[in-house]
Amino acid sequence: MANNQEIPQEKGLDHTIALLREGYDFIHKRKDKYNSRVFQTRILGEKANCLIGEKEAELFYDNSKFSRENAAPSRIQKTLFGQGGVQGLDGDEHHHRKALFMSVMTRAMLDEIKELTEVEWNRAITRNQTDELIVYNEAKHVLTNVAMRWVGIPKQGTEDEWVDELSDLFEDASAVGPKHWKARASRTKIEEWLQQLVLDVRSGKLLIDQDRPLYQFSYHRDLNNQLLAPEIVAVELLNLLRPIVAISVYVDFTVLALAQFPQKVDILRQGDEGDDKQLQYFIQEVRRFYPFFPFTVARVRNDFDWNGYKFEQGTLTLLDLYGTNHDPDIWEQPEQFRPERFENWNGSPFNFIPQGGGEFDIGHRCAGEWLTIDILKVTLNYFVNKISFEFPEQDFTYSMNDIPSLPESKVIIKNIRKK
Ligand code: HEM
Ligand code: MYR
Repeated sequence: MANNQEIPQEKGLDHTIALLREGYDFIHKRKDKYNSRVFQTRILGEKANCLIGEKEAELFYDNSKFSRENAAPSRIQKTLFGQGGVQGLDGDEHHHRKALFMSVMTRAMLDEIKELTEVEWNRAITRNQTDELIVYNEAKHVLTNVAMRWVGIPKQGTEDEWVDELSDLFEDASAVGPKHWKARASRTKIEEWLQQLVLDVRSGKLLIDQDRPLYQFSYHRDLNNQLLAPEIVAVELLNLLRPIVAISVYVDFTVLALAQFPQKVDILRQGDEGDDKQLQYFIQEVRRFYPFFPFTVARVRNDFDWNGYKFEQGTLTLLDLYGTNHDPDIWEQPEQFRPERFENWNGSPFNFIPQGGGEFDIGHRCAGEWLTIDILKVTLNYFVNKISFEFPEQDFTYSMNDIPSLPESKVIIKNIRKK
């Protein structure tokens, strides 16, 4: 292919409204329209490349070609990510900060969070045995408790406050108007609490086990051997707490899958502990099939040519995570829910990317992916093998343009009994 070909461009001044209207379908629809896995649109008043597919994901995760500084829109930083955190770092600074996150993802720490998850579900279900229960709402309580205990946050304020404020950060991440402002206020409030805890740990006022992420993060030193500013530690602690609570979205879709695909459930009913492989395939398919994190963003580091297209320095670039997970060139019959497809999955870091792709340590792939899978496996096993319940009549539909999306009914279960 000749060099310097123009990337196909969508006509018009700005397509932010179309992106909000079409949500998870925005990029893959245009891939079909322009018959190209690379095209250019305009988002929030600037040029934006869109990429979708396996080779395109490999390109996106090439650190020599893309950077993260100033990539996420500032309104998303003020709600979802926070400012000064690992998501916006590059090079050695990123590598060093990311190592801090990966250092708390040891097998022992993951085993501990699995245990906490089962304990908290047991507590929640014991409380609710005879009632109807909204799975999403309960999951947020369960996972807020899990997150706070695992990170080492002492109780302060009410449980409801923590649940609501941590949820605001991801539920309203892409909202405009009052919900956006509420999410910003929640971030300010929790960051202030966390900053004070960091100061208390450092002054010795709060004594805390050295294994806890609160301790590890409070004493982390940067490349210049300096402790991080308490403001930054707070942002990074929120990069643990918030997404653990956000796993509630996947929990809801996991229980939805039990209702929508009952023929895929029997194979999970194997003994008290379930069959680990089958639980894993089911969870992988939930993460592939249902919409959650739509796309991720970076900027072109320096001009380069790829596959005949010219990429210009500084251009915002979106990688379609949802679309790549539904790409018919990668997945046979992508619109079918088939956990067994993961028996033969080749394990590529670029073709199955619900939580980003590439490498954990030197790339921006989600630091919490193993933790997410472990929490979901424990939860799935609990719902399938440790309790019985029924689904009352309800609305299982979910939108493709609410970001993040959730089943309308948030999934209600009734007649819950421990087995
Ligand atoms: C990054 C999704 C859970 C911590 C990311 C990225 C995505 C993602 C798409 C960005 C990848 C990229 O830009 O290349 C999700 C989803 C989750 C989840 C859908 C389900 C709830 C978690 C959990 C944790 C976590 C449980 C930690 C306990 C992080 C961190 C980053 C990240 C620290 C930044 C990594 C970096 O910039 O190097 N996640 N995540 N996430 N995630 Fe998650
Ligand atoms: C997390 O809390 O980090 C994980 C789950 C949050 C999902 C929220 C989805 C909103 C994403 C908006 C687009 C981001 C563009 C950079």
